[in-house]
Amino acid sequence: MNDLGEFVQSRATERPDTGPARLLGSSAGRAVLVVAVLLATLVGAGGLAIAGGTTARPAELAAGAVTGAAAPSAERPEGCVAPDRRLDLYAVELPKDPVTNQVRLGYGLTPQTASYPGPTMEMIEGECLAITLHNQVPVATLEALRTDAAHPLGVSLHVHGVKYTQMSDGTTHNGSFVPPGGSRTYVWYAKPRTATSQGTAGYWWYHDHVVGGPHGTQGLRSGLFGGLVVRRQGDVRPDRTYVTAFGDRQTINLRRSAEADTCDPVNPVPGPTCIVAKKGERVEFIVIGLGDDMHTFHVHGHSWADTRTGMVEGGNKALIDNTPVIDNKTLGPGDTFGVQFIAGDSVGPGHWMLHCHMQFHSDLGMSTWMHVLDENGQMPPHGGGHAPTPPASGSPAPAGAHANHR
Ligand SMILES: [Cu+2]
Repeated sequence: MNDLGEFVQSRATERPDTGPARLLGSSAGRAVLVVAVLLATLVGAGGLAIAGGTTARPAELAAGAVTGAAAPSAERPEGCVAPDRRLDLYAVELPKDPVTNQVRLGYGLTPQTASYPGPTMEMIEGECLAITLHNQVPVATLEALRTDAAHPLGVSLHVHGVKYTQMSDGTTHNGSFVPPGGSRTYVWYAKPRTATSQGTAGYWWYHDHVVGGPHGTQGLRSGLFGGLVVRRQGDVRPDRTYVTAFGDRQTINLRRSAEADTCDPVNPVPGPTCIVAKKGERVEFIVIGLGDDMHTFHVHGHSWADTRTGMVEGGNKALIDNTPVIDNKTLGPGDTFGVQFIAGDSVGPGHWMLHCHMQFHSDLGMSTWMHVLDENGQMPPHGGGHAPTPPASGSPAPAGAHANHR
């Protein structure tokens, strides 16, 4: 069962933009062709594995899709005539952290698949996405996380990088949050690059902005965050995408040491605690700076171009010569960037460390593994033929951590 084909994850449950349910259509706007999208064929075949266990990805947009200059409204930013795609997102409470007993919350495309990080969102420039957030977090939990009794109870969806109006801001001051038991639709627009606008292609994140206080600090700390990638039309699509959020308490995706890597050596299931790829696959990381500390993102054996996509395409010598190739990148709070490379490129399968290079962070467990399988999908033995078996990610491992997670 080592074939990565076994890893295919359930995909977004997305519903077509049915006419009567349109939130945002306007008669003027409908005159403008935004994008030609195959609304119902969003589930691709094959193995794009996502850290959150699921991904919400768009259909390919038609080449030459036109973006209209539709006037903005309260609900939708300029250029978004109507959502090209809709999906539901649930905020739920998850089992407490097994090490710290902290509350854990998660976003999921279904309540049953909620995770931290939440599902990775993928958009293509020109696309307008409507996400209906359902708040299923128990009132008592939100009350316990609240730092000020006057602060309203709720969860929200706040996004970086793409365009949205105040109604989709996800904050309390404009009422764009979801009270317990409620629902609210947020609209994100991946504005394309134009002569006067830089566009929105890039690596971003989304998160709560309400739980506990006006900045959602308790929501972020509890797990209400996820990655977003906006691609430019024609961008190479990776085979696998992982989110690594580097956060406080020396955590990666809120876990550290052995908890950060729970890959089963026989049947590794990609997810927030299992980074795995087959040699030769294009792997993408969405790296998020979570919390209050500075970090660096470093991967052993692999490097990438310090560009929007991690690559320099084409034969432009000046561009090639002036683009640094790096294997370590600094990450501040709220920063996001993306990295792409070919797994095992010239270095072969194996267990490659991925860690923060602030030494006291990595020593305290801010470290995990990227497992690169061979071409047949077989997991190589940890440690190789002669080397000792490596310890669990980070050293020393905390009490209770299994020392050899393989
Ligand atoms: Cu760090």
